Amino acid sequence: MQKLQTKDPSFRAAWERVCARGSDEDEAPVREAAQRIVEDVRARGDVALLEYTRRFDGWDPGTAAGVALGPDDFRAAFRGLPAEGRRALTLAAKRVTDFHARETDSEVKPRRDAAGATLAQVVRPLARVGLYVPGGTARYPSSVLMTAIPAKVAGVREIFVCSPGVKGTGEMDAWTLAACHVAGVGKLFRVGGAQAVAALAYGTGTIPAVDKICGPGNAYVAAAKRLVFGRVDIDMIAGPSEILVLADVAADAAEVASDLLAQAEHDVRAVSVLVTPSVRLADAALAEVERQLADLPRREIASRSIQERGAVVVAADLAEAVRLADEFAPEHLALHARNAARLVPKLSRAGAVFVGTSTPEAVGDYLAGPSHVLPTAGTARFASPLSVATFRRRMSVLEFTPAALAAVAPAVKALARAEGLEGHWRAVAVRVEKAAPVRRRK
Ligand code: HSO
Ligand code: ZN
Repeated sequence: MQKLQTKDPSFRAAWERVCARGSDEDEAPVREAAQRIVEDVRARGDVALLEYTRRFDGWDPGTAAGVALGPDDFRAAFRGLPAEGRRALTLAAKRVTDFHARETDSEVKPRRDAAGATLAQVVRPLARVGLYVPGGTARYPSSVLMTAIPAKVAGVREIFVCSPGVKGTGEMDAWTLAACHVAGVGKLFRVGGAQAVAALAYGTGTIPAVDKICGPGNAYVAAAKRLVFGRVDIDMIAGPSEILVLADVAADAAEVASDLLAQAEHDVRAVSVLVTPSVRLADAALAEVERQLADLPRREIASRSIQERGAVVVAADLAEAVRLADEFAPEHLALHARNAARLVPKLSRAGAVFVGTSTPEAVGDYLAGPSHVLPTAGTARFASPLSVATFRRRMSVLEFTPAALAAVAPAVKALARAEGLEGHWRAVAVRVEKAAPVRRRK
């Protein structure tokens, strides 16, 4: 874990590299591979899907229909979980539903203006969405809840999940299926990678084409989402998971280290950063990271992430630490400081802020309520958490009375003529003249 001090002359350059989070790595090979797969699935549909599933996931679904699981499978998996597991999923689903149900629509209520035009904007759910749930070294039933429930609350009728089966067998773990049950997923397709994204974008015999593809995935999934954007909408381009812990001298080094490691264990490419004005806390946290790594089951992944991508920054004071946190624009920002809530007004660029030491980021991953699908890689500068709004679109509604149209007609005429679009003016004129035929003879 590299240690930086803001007072060092070389700090700026090193910090910019930390903020870049590997975006300087060569992505061309991944992009090219994803493009070949996307084009192939687009052209050959299920046949290509089966081939890639055999090649990359190491199992043979037999026929394309063999990748699909439905509500009966979901229910059976849910029933097969221990009572404690059913309770945990049910609690998480309830909390996530309750939070998202509080999200308000930004409809523009109809209003008649002085001219007599009634203008409004209504909100409509998307019809069909595809949710990608990663497989790989960990399973993510929580990601089913954190994507499907906001879609459900938004009113989406058809919710499909794609997630790769276990390598070699194609099995899908019971918790993921049970999560589909509590979240009301329509179907789960055991396909992953760029091929899953392509199938959801273009449709195959088995997998329906959707309107929007959401959810996190590996580099191939991200590259494929970029490629199909425009054909479908996407939520965001998700990079590896990350956390920035902002800690003052009063912070508990063991708690700080535990938050850094909870992120690092996701992926060797995960990024964990500590920013603090306290040298003492920085050193204590570094020692704690080493100590806690020793018996962490996923220590190989976590220690590589910490070593290769982790950083500890010692700032001059808390105000500077806050500025650095906002500049980094982390997916998760954990505030380990006295009166942590008072820092929130100073912050605007993070996916989610975890206020105070009783709010570990892990509670947000599973059941706090807001979706854990958050902007990564500094995109919190402009992007927002996945939410109900992710699954809705807005539609403008315009209604003029004859008098209202007549009132604005001269201005439309001037603008249409300025653009050289006489047909536009005539489309107005034919109505205005019908309403006032007498003026026609002039
Ligand atoms: N921290 C991850 C989400 C997750 N953690 C799922 C555990 N399960 C990215 O936000
Ligand atoms: Zn996590």
